[in-house]
Amino acid sequence: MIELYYVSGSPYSWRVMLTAEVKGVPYTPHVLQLSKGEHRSPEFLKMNPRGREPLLKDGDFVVTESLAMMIYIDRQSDRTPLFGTDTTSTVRVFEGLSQVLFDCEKATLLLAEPTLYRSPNADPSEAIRKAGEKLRAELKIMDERLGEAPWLVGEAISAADIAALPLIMTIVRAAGKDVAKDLDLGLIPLDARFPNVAAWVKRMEALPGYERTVPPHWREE
Ligand SMILES: N[C@@H](CCC(=O)N[C@@H](CS)C(=O)NCC(=O)O)C(=O)O
Repeated sequence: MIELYYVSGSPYSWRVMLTAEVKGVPYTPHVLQLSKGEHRSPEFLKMNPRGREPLLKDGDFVVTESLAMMIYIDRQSDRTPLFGTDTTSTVRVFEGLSQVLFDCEKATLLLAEPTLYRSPNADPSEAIRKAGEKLRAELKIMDERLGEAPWLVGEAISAADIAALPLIMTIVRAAGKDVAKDLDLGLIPLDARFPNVAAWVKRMEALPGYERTVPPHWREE
């Protein structure tokens, strides 16, 4: 049985859980509290000296990067291949995935850091505006792509969609925080600004098991 050590609200953890749900691969989740330093315990550091989550453990087999975990889970079942089925489709998935990981993810972190991850002690408006500008450009590209096809890499759901969804949800959440919501970032409401992305989010939310992947502390709010 796969065990998954995760942190509530981590987009990296979320994408691994969503992969398991879409593939129908069972896993046991173990939530870690960063505030209690649970990712710095000697047992955890032995498995990942960087002290980062998510972390997947299947017997003695330990995996420490979310993308690698997604591939591991994908290979556990034939249902819904997420990394392509031939050379061309695999190349397209990695092309889409690279854009998600290197462009969208970077820009999302620029917004998440001053809004969600740090208590701002100086005025973070400038950093938030800059992040908003980058994200508008990213979301425009995504919106155009999703106007032409239902999924980021064409006609079938892929790892690119699964890696992107938690980032988009993080952007929406961050843009609605007090420190950001009056800055007119042009990111939300998603259905008015980026209707194709909003429709894609609805398709993702309709995936079986999706609800189980929503960060627990988001559900409680
Ligand atoms: N490249 C890693 C990134 C993982 C990551 O940055 N996790 C953060 C939480 S969202 C973490 O563990 N932070 C705690 C720390 O770095 O001390 C992946 O894709 O799995």
